[in-house]
Formats: sequence, C-alpha cells, structure tokens
Amino acid sequence: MQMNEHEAMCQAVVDGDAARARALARGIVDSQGDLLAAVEHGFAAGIRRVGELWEEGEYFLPELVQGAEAMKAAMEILNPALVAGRGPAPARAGVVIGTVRGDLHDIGKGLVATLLSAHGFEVHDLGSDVPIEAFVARAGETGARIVAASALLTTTMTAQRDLVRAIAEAGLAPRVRVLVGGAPTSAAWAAEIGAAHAENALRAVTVAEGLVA
Ligand code: B1M
Repeated sequence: MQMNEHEAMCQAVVDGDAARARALARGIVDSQGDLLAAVEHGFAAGIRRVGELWEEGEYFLPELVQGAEAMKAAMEILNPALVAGRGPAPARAGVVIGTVRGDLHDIGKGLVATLLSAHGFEVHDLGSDVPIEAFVARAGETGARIVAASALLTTTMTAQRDLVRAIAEAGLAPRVRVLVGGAPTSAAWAAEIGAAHAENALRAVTVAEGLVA
C-alpha cells in the first residue's frame, strides 16, 4: 500500500531521516499544498510518535534527538513559507517569545513564533533556555505587549509562574500580558498563575490578538 503524503512526513520524522523530511517539506511548499496540515498531521504527528516510542522504551535518546533533527529540518523550510504565505500583514503589537530556563524544547515555540509573525506581530524570539530576566529586559526595551513563554517539562513550567511575578515586579503589568503554552500546561494552570493560555500555535494567534485588542 502506498503511503499518503502526511504519513510519509510522519514516517520521515519517526525514522529520524532529515534529508527525507526536508525533501517532503520542499515538495509541499513547491506544490503550494496546505502547510499547516503538513505540520500538524505530518511532521508534528511524527515527533509525537517519537515521544511515545521513547516513553515505551522502544527509542532511546539518540532516536529522540534524530527525530527532533528531522522535524527541525522540515520546519526550516516550512517556517519562511508559512510567513510569506500570509502576504502583507498589518503592523501589530510586539511579542517577546522563548522557551523558559532549563528547557531546550523549541519546536513548538518556533511554530508559535512563526504563526505570530505570519499574522503581523513583531516577534522577538529569544530561543530556548531563556532566563526570566532576559524576558523582562527585552519586554522593557522593545515595548512589547506580550511575553510568550513555552515549557515542555513539568519541572520547568514553574518558571512561567516566576515570569508572571517578575513582569509585575518590574512594573510592566498590566501593559505586558503573559501568554503560556506547551504540552504540560493547561488553562487551569494559566489561570492559577495569572497568565493567558493557548493549547496550540493557531490558538496562540487568536489569544494574542485578544490580548492586544
Ligand atoms: Co523531550 N521530553 N526531553 N526532547 N521531548 C518530552 C517533552 C516528553 C513529554 C517525552 C515523553 O516522556 N513522552 C518528556 C517530558 C516529561 C515531562 O516533563 N512530563 C521529555 C523529556 C523527559 C526530555 C528530557 C528530560 C530527556 C532526557 O534527557 N532524559 C530532555 C530534557 C532536555 C531539556 O529541555 N533540558 C529532553 C530532550 C529532548 C530533545 C532535545 C531530544 C528533543 C527537543 C529538541 C528541540 O525541541 N530542539 C525532545 C523532543 C523532540 C521531545 C518530544 C518527543 C516532542 C516535543 C515536540 O517538539 N513536539 C516530547 C514528547 C511530546 O511532546 N509528545 C518530549 C512537537 C511540537 C510541535 O509540539 O512542543 O507540544 P509542542 O508545541 C505545541 C503545543 O504544545 C503548543 O503549540 C505547539 C504547536 O501546536 N505550544 C504553545 C508550545 N509552546 C507554546 C507556547 C504558547 C502557546 C502554545 O504560548 C507562549
């Protein structure tokens, strides 16, 4: 049986095959296919499967890293196309974004940053393992309206709470609102720490638009 396009993308990530992932990403861009569907049902489905295989003890750290490399190789091609595909966007508020300190997971954060840019936000991406002070400093310097913090580990999500406090202590609230996300986070967690929450990258755009409206 022949694999469909999304299954092939998923499989390339599961196999940790960066060259194949890159070629499939290039193919979907060149054929002007649905890029978001390719991310969600193809490459991201693959990295989620890698996570399951790792949890089941089938995969070890090298396979996890290879899967992530394949996913990132595809995103390097898809990210610019996602931003360009939206055409000229109206100037919107600034967003400082990063993955919190101690946390190296940056694929989901990168997707959120890309979609925010594509929808006209001025995005300042600080990368991963970002200290609280760096978020606060950049928000102060740039006059950004939103600080967006991603956390993928249950051990690092507490930094999101520290960030909300630090923004208040720096006198930046309520002009600056904190948006949190990442697999272990939830709307309940965000409400508890006084932040806004989005469960995926597209939703992050809608929530961010609401925060600056
Ligand atoms: Co790690 N890892 N990892 N990992 N890793 C997880 C998160 C884990 C759930 C795997 C598992 O056990 N099944 C587990 C966490 C367990 C827990 O805390 N509950 C885990 C672990 C334990 C670890 C290490 C500790 C492993 C070790 O070393 N023993 C280690 C930690 C390193 C560190 O950060 N200090 C580690 C390392 C790694 C790699 C480096 C190998 C690699 C990351 C590479 C990279 O990002 N550059 C990696 C990967 C790839 C994963 C999994 C498999 C996939 C994550 C991913 O990219 N998903 C992950 C399992 C899983 O999530 N199922 C896992 C795809 C991405 C598109 O989704 O990031 O969820 P996601 O983002 C979504 C939403 O969450 C949301 O929108 C995105 C798109 O819709 N979102 C936001 C994300 N951020 C947002 C911010 C927002 C709004 C929405 O607003 C600000």
